[in-house]
Amino acid sequence: MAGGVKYPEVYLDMLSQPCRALHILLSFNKVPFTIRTVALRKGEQKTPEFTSLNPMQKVPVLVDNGFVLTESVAILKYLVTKYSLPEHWYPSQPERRAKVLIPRMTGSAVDGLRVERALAELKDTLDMLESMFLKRQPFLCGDDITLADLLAVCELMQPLGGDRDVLSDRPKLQRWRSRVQSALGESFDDAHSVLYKLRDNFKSKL
Ligand SMILES: N[C@@H](CCC(=O)N[C@@H](CS)C(=O)NCC(=O)O)C(=O)O
Repeated sequence: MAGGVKYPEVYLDMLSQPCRALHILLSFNKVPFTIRTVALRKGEQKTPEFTSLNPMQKVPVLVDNGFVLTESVAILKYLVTKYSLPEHWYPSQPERRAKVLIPRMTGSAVDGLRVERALAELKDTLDMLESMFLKRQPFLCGDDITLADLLAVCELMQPLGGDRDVLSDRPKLQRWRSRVQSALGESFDDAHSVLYKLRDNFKSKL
């Protein structure tokens, strides 16, 4: 593509939740892009080259024709506008738009003594998703899939790498996840294939 339009480059690790959300948004909407893998387990986010792109040393990062953007939510919103993606991802009507990123979950990794507290918080969050956001509507913000569903589903899939399904006793949320999954088709499984492999390895070692 010498001299031509360059595809947006995305720096990501498919074991990261926001990276998978970004990958799904691009692949589902058929926006051509170039993947630059940053293997977090190898500490590649700490290299001088990557640090000069993102001093916070976090993925994802987007580079679009020289424009560098960090923070997954900012990247997702930018892409919806830049590539005129379908309105439902991030509605332009202010009240509907304002609702989209409220259900975003933070879901950072937990261990040891923090597990119990984290599980209690997770329970509260899942209760809230069921009783507030999915009470009378199929997706978190209404009748159609938005960035909020994308971010939330990638967060909730994460423990699957350790063969834990946090929705196993939550039929309502399971139905939502299936709805999101079928709305996204192949791009969902594509983005999660590394996580599925991790789960299979984990199971085979039990
Ligand atoms: N607020 C940031 C968080 C990004 C983030 O925490 N990325 C993690 C992976 S999910 C990361 O790059 N971790 C590497 C590190 O902390 O060394 C965003 O949403 O983009």
